[in-house]
Amino acid sequence: MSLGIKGPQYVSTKYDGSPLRVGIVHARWNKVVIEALVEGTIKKLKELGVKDSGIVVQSVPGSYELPFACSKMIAGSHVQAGASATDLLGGLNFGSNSRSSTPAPSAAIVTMPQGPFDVVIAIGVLIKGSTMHFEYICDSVSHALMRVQLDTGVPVVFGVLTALTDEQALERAGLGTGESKGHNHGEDWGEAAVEMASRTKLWS
Ligand code: DLZ
Repeated sequence: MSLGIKGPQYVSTKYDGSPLRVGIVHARWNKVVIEALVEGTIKKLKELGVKDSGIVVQSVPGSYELPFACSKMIAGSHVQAGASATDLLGGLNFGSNSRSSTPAPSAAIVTMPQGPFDVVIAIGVLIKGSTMHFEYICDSVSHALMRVQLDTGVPVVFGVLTALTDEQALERAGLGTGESKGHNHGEDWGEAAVEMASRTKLWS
């Protein structure tokens, strides 16, 4: 990948994701973009060695629910035996492939997975509409996700796109329709998760 002035600076340290347990909580609004971001995140986690059984995916209705779900996931004590990323990807099976911004039907899986998680990745896509809803949700969600990680000591990766247009959101999921398809930010979030989880173990 080319290193422009924007984006993360890649470091030479290689972190081993194989011992990590990673929770992913994604919103279901703006599903086409969400699907690509979750897939990009999981792809990068696996490239960095995270095992399929070390990845647990849950979904919530919208981004506003992300901080609460992350907090509960970190504290959670129930598990589906043998649940893995593949099992729980039911959360991504939204049916039609339309670009509607209405929330998709709820996934069947409601069981909260067992911790402890080394890191949780919160994934949501907020797209500005004609009211102030966007501003309020962006503000409260970003502050609350920060609070969850500081209060729990478990890193929470901020995988929330705050886009002004549909095109901006699509581009940041690698689904752009212009000259460039854009870069899938989910991959950056997977990388950040493995680094933060590994470094948190070292710092503890
Ligand atoms: C209500 C709403 C709106 C208008 N837009 C979005 C959005 O762009 N992205 C998103 O993830 N969620 C949106 N929501 C839903 C809220 O996050 C939340 O699910 C509801 O207000 C219920 O608490």
